[in-house]
Amino acid sequence: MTNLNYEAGGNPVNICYITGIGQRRQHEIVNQYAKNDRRDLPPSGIPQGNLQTGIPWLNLYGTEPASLTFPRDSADTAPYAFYDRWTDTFNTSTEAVTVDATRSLVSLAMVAAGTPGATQAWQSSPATIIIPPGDVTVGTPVTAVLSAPGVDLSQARIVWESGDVPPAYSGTEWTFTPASVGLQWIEVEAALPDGRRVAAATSFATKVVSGDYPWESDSNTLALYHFDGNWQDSSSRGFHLTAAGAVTKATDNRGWMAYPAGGTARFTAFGQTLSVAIPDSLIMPGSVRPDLTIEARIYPRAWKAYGVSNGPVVSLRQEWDNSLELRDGKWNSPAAPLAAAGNVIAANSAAWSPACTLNTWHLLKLTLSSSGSIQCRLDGNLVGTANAAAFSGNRTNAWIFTLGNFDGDLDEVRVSNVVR
Ligand SMILES: [Ca+2]
Repeated sequence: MTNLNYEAGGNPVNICYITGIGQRRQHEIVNQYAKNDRRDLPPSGIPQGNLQTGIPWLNLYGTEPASLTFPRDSADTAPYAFYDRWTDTFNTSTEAVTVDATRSLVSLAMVAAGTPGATQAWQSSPATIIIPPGDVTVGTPVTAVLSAPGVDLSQARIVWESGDVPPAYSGTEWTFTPASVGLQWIEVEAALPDGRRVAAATSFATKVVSGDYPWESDSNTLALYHFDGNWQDSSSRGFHLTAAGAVTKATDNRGWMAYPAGGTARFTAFGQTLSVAIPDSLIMPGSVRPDLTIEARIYPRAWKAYGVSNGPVVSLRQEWDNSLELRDGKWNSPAAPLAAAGNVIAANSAAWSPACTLNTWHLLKLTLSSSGSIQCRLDGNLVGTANAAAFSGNRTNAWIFTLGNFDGDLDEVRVSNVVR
């Protein structure tokens, strides 16, 4: 039993050497699942080696962490005792291999089988997390409640975690402050004193602090898309979009809006697009380079063109020399889109990439003026500008308006025949 207590925290560093129990818990372990899942905390119940010579060499920091301990773990005189060494980091010398984990499980099961708890009836209970309805404003505290009917949680140790909010102990209620816009996850695990556990997970949506409003169609609107349950053009012109691939209608990520409502267009892969043909007569009837504005609410999760193919993300294009577009490239470096008109790039992917953080809403505005200025703006900030080359006046084929070829959501897309 002393050995078990040692593993559970009764040791010189007061750390529990089994994940998911105890008051001071290991966050980083050598475990492929834990390295790749969405949580900060590892799965519960994995044993850790309790002997380590010191802080290991780490790929990012090298020997620097080890040099921060005093006295040095490798000191010839008066180092810390061997049993006083511990770090919460990826340390292969503490990795529990399958044999270790199995032996731990078998020995613990044998001990547990000799306790009164072995004959205790246990009916599991469905647990749920209750979050106030509606979109939560980022930066504003919200309280989640764990509900597990029939289970006495008054003595339970309860751990909560959500998206970019670090895990925390709390009671059956947890007040936390979301920092990211979009669909968020939240999980809770309650450990009862006798070892039983209940766990729950759910999701909720967040919105920006100062939301915006949908546009109204006006005389300069060539096309307007709200994506509120359909791919219809809300201008009077009827340029309804056609989907290719599994583009879906989503209603769980509308946080750019002051009053989230309606829907968005959700893309997950290269090759998923919405598109429509717009006659040349409406865009560039003569040989004069047109005035154009393309605006879009864009929520990128990942760029998908790299190593796959070149492809338009938000694009109005007649030919290689007549276009205004955000397009992604097979070998763009960094792997992100660029903004261009015709064959002139206004913002390359090196300019675009740092300006466009993933997993939040941005307002994209691409403009082309008849005088030749191309501008790419994100959230009102200029990302890049250039002077357009001459457009070809000889072409009469339709321009193709295309959206997609990335992993992310689009909402409120407007094409106009003026510079807005
Ligand atoms: Ca919408």
